[in-house]
Amino acid sequence: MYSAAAAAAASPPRRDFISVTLSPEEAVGAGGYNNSKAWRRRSCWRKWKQLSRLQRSVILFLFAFLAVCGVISYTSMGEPWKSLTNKSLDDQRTETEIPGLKLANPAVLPAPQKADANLGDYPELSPQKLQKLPHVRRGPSNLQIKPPRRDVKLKTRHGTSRVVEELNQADKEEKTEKSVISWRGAVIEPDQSTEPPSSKIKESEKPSSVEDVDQKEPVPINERQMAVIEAFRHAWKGYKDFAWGHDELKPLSKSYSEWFGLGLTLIDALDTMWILGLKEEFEEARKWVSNDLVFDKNVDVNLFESTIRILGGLLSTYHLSGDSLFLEKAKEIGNRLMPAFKTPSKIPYSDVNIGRGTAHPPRWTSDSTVAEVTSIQLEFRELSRLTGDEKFQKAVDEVMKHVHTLSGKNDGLVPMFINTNSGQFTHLGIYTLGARADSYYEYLLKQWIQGGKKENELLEDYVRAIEGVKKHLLKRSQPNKLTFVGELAHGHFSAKMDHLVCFLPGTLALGAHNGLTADHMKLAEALIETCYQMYAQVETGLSPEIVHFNLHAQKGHKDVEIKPADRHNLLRPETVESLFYMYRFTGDKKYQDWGWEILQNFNKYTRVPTGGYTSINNVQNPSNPEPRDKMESFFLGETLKYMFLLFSDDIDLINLDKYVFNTEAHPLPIWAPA
Ligand code: DMJ
Repeated sequence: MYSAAAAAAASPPRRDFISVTLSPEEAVGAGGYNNSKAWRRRSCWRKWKQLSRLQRSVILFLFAFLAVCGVISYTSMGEPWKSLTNKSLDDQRTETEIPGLKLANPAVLPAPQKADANLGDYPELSPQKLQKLPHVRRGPSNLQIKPPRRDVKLKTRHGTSRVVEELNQADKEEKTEKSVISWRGAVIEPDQSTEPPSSKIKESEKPSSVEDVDQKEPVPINERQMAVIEAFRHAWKGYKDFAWGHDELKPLSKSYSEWFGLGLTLIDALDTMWILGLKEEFEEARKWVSNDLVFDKNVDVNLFESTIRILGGLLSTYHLSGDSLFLEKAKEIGNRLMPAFKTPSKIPYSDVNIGRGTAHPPRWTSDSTVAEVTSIQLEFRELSRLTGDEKFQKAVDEVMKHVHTLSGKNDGLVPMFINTNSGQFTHLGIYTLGARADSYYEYLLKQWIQGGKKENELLEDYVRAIEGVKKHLLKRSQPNKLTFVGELAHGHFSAKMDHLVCFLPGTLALGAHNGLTADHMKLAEALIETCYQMYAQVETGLSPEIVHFNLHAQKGHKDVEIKPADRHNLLRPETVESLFYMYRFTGDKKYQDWGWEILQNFNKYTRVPTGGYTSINNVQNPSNPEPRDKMESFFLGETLKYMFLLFSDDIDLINLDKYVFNTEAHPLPIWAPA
């Protein structure tokens, strides 16, 4: 083993090298291992003395050199290290704190000057404003409602993408929050936009429910409303158990039927669930819409039916819930329906293949139904307003303008068919307010209301048509002198009235409420009495599909006659719809009582014990009403919704100065206040 001591003894005294090695022998010495401090000090000193002068100088120099290096490197490396430490803390804060909290809860904001400066740069994004973004939206408290994307399109000069990210992050965080939110439709304020789509799109993309916070105590639900909720739950149970995701429930055979294969009942019922406060059901249905509602299907759908039920249902649910999922779906179906308008006359075809993007009239004709082509406007106009894409509104406005100019009307009354090639009315001379024409009249008034009562042509056509009804179609029955709306065929009056016509009292009342003459209200009162009698005079207390009124008094005859082919009841809404309007505008409790009778009779004759309600074949036979084994989607979309609203004393539960119902009972915002 080579040691310093041995080297020193064997070599000449002047050495050019240094070797410092600790040998165990030396360390331990003869006495073995001795670790005492005194011995170590002595031993080190002895060693030091044994070193040559040169060796000692070199060692001292080395120590001094290392000491100087140490001091220098400490001062030069300290700063970066310090800043690195601080930076990583900042980073942590940025990642874990800023996105949600900066927007939703300034109290826990980190206070980086940078962040404040950014907000200051963009007044639109001041903390107060940001809190107003739809993070706190009305709706079921545990629904994970995502604010509409357009909120992130707030104008920024150069910070857009960062803001977008932050808002997105805030969205995500919001999803985990349990907020205290009123669930009820009663408190929802629609967006009062004042301008048509072209100039107001981004701002008006706001759903109706976004801005306002509950101002007043919620009105408690009464017993009759509870009964409606119970009825809805029973209907929903059947649908859920046997028809989930399909178009209609067949409650007796415990199966389903498909019409378009688009979950029609589920979509039609969404906003009803929202209004009734059925949180769990809504959530479950929302999941289906999110995961399973697919429009890319090779399927023919009817333009009118899919517009009023699907597009209308999605738009109103978007407005009530503020959930952008429904707007996205509405946009998609809206786009897929557009090929219907590619016709020589621009009067749309009745059918569209939403997967292929093709459209066609029914196989036997190139005609479309007048009510169908003129009752899609509320929905497409609203879609334009929300998306900023004018094509939807343009297409449907063109239809209205064209129909406005057409000849073949009779004092404002329109025929039932219109040709998609020529754009002219066909089958002239037949006038009805029932099937194939009904909602033309309804949508004249409602478009005028939706657009802020500015579109005079619509109002003119409506008022003229009501005059036409009075002149040509109104008569009184015997023995009770019920005022009813009949039909005209080539100059011959028929005392036939569809149950569908019972939308008219409600529409007339709505017109009177919006400033039309008092005789509209008078007529509404007379007609709703008639519609009620169409139930009350029948053995089951349920109206048939069509009645004929007696014009001449005959002993033992009632006002209402029913033909065997017409004695079915499809759970239709029109009478309860009108009862709702009448009660809203008059406060007369008899309308609620009439509606209550009707609900009880639905429960008595159409309720299927295992879940669901069924249409029936014979309203005249209480012992066997002959169930038809089908629950129409409008029973949930319309009938039960209108019942619930009828029994409510809260005028803000879908306020009629803020919302206008489409013909499938889906409320859409009125664009401007009167
Ligand atoms: C619904 O689809 C709509 O109310 C439409 O306007 C007429 N028919 C049914 C209800 O009866």
